[in-house]
Amino acid sequence: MSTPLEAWVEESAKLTQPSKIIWCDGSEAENERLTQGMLDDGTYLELNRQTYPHCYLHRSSPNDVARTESLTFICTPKKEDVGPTNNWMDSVQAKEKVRPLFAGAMKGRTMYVVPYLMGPAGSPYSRIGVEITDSPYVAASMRIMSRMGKVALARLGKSDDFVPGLHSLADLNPDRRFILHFPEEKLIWSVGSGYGGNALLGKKCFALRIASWMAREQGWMAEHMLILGLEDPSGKVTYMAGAFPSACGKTNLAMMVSALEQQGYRVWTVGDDIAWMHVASDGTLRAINPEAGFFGVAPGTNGKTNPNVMTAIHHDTIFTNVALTESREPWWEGMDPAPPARLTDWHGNRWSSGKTPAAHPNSRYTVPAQQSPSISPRWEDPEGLPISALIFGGRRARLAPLVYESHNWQHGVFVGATMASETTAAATGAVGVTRRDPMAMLPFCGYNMGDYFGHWLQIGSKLKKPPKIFHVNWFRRDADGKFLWPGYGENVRVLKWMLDRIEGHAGASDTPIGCVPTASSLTLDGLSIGPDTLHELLAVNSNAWAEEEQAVERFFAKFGAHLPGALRDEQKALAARLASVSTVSAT
Ligand code: O2Y
Ligand code: MN
Repeated sequence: MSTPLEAWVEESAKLTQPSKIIWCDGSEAENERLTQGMLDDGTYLELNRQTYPHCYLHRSSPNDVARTESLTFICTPKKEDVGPTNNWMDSVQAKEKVRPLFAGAMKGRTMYVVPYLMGPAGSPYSRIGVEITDSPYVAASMRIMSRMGKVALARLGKSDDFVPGLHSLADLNPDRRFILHFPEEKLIWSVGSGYGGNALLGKKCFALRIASWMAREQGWMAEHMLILGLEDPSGKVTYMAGAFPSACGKTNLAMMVSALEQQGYRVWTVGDDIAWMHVASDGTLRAINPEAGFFGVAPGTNGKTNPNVMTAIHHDTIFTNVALTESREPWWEGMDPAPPARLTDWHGNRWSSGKTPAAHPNSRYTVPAQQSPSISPRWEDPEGLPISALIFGGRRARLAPLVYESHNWQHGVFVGATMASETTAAATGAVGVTRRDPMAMLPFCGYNMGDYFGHWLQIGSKLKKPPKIFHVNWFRRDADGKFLWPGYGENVRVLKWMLDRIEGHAGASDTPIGCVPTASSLTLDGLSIGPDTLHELLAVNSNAWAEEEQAVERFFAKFGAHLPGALRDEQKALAARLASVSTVSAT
């Protein structure tokens, strides 16, 4: 009798017809074989053995360089199941449409069966996935991003409790590219892409879209959040989780070298992208990082924005679509003030400066989390870490103050549900367009977002001491368009204010949007921020917020009867608070 896993592998092989099947065990020897194969066939280029040992460059197909939201679908019987913010396909029709693309797709290729664990080995909160793929690059990347191989197979045994994900590069034609999720079956199908979130199925497909559905069924949370620990001078560490849309510096915040290290405040990294959170028996919210690595965007990363990751990526790292220097080192825009003399661009051509970027704007490093000097000694705690603060962030040039605290959990859910960010050119091609991205989950929530807001409210009702919920905006600008806040390591000063609020000894002014720091409650010593700048950073303009409240009303209308009444009440309460004040200044 075959096990459920063996049966699914057999069925998949019958459909895709590979010439060979390899069951990945996650061993060093296996990784060496995979690496050698990719060096032999040109999938990998070896980087400088002295300065970047065991590091490789992979160049993806130029038409396959990012997640493709327009080709990503949640497949269920009813469109209403997935709501107004997801692409939907009927589950039966989706299979009829996409099965033919898998038929014979692995002919002449090796099929890799990649069992993996999302979450630390031994954690009751970890879950098992198995990815079938014809890409050795995907198999090698999954080895970094998850606990892959024997450890997962041993935990699975003969059980059927795993999330199957069938992946094939097929012909890499964007017209035949689909990323499909069948949440009722906990099944993923991905065809026609070998890149990142489309192909490393443990990440966005499983750990967010499928897991958010599982979490609703099972009473936990799967969130697009970093997890960090803030150590205070006494050595006590307070854990915080934070959701930020892309291009808001999430990885850099998670891995920050604190500007207040001399004063005893240090930041520890637990995760940079995804948090699975559970209500523990003591009524606290505890988080694990389901991933084992960082798949970070390279451009803009340097010794100032993220010194920890710059250290981490000097060995055992896969680089994708970055440029190459003459001495076979990786390079990207924003790494150094000026590009080195001779560069090969991400296509493999000699680069001439000024026209197009040498590295693709979405080029990446894939690095084991434990290589970061900032990794928390408790990052693999099987019970998860107690979360005292949840942080929502956005990029708002004029509207949101540097930081504010919500009045309570329900108000905090409203703050998360109304999160928005102004786009940068790198993200969409359009600059300054406000995109609403509730809890940074817009592309990742596997079901109707109205119901997702309801799930957040329900979790809150189970927490004995809910985390405080904050909103931050590092990107406020002055009238000349200059950033008001220095950012990077200085962001620890805002985390410290949150910590002081948690411990009950930081001042705040109550405003219609929430509690904003008093000028004296922020630790700003050593910074040259004048009183006028601070006033601008913390100001709450009620006219601008009244416009925002109207935009929120229009956004909420999309969810119809799925929008929880409590959020509608929060919106009305905000309108009433704003109406009762003239233009407000918090300081
Ligand atoms: O473009 C991709 O495939 C990567 S997207 C990504 C990668 C790491 C962490 N977060 C994201 C994201 O889009 O949120
Ligand atoms: Mn992400």
